[in-house]
Amino acid sequence: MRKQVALITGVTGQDGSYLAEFLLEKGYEVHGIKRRASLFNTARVDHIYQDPHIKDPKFYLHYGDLTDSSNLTRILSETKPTEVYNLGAMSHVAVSFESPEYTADVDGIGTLRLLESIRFLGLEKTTKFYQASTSELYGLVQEIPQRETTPFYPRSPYAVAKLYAYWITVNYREAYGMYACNGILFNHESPRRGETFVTRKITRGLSNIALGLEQCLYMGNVDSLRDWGHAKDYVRMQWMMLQQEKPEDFVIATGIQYSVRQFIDMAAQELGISLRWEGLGVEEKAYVAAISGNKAPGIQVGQVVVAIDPRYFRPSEVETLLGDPSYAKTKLGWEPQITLQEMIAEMVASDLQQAQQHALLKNQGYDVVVSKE
Ligand code: NDP
Ligand code: GDR
Repeated sequence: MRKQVALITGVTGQDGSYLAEFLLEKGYEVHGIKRRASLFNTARVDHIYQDPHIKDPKFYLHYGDLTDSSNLTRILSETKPTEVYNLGAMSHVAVSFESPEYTADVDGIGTLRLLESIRFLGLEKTTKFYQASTSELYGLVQEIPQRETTPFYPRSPYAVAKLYAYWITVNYREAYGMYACNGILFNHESPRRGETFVTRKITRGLSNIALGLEQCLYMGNVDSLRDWGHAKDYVRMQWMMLQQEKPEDFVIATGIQYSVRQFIDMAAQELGISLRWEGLGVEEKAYVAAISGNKAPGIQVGQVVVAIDPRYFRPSEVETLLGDPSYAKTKLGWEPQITLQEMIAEMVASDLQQAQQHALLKNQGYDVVVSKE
């Protein structure tokens, strides 16, 4: 049998790191593209890093960028992957309003660059291609729940760029017979989630507040509704999509929806904090109503721990997303295994541990600065 070789763009990101772990466990040789940065940016994959001096390493990192065609072509030509997972992207919806042109270049044209390099090298019949598509394509929702046939209505430069990537992937499948498919993934989170996405901002912020390292969490639209799953469950599905006879596009979701406000309440409960919400719109605040256990020694009953800051509202919002994963369930036998409650417990435990380390240093008289945005 031919050696299984995967190339992952975005390997240093949340999904890339879980997918690399998953594929290494399956016996793949895994290549990942990392960007040059002025600081180390490989924290999420350091634990699977293999010294290139050892005999027969299975995990390789290459410098590269989705804006650089010749670089992508060279890496593809050197590694000749059997599977390419295009997870690299400027993935923050709010930031895409600030950097729309860059987002289009990386998320939209970057996908074309990869597909075209595969074709240029004559790999289109031997290399399978996975595109990280998104529930953001549904944007201003036309049908509830959203499934593979629901019309798209993107609401941000990020989503519009991803719409191009979605269709160019379909086009290369139809035009050149490539095994190329889109996973239309709804939000998925984990302790490795970037700190400025809403779930991690909440679990990290509340953990810091619980230990007195921060005072208050400033939020945007807390009425926004999302279908949140766990990244580990979702990367398994990315691989499954490339193991079928025929390439197809799939919605991956849990089919359960919560508001940002409910997520805040659940994360607070995990820390033994009960919240009381008061006010409306930008006047809205959440106070500590009661504290149980000893996970939150740094706060008091009555303290305002959540307030609304209009800075975090988006020029156009995606108010509600709820996926229907039945096709993935029927066709691939995929079901998410980790519940939202379990995921929140895992995220809070991890962020609380980090906060405890910071608090310990602070109590010993060291300067501790907690990064915020
Ligand atoms: P992350 O933001 O955690 O990771 C994005 C990755 O892309 C990072 O490795 C980043 O590198 C890399 N990257 C950014 N810009 C470039 C570039 N110009 N060239 C090459 N690589 C680049 O995202 P996730 O892991 O959460 O998501 C993975 C993919 O799935 C993304 O495409 C995202 O848009 C999509 N998606 C995510 C969902 C989610 O809920 N997580 C849902 C649906 C789709 P660096 O580490 O240097 O910043
Ligand atoms: P999203 O994720 O935009 O859905 O994109 P994010 O976690 O950023 O926002 C989810 C919802 O929460 C609301 N919100 C806030 N969001 C952030 N980041 N910060 C806040 O303070 C805040 N307050 C309220 C947002 O307005 C939004 O409604 C993610 C990314 O991973 C994309 O790459 C991916 O394609 C989609 O999920 C599916």
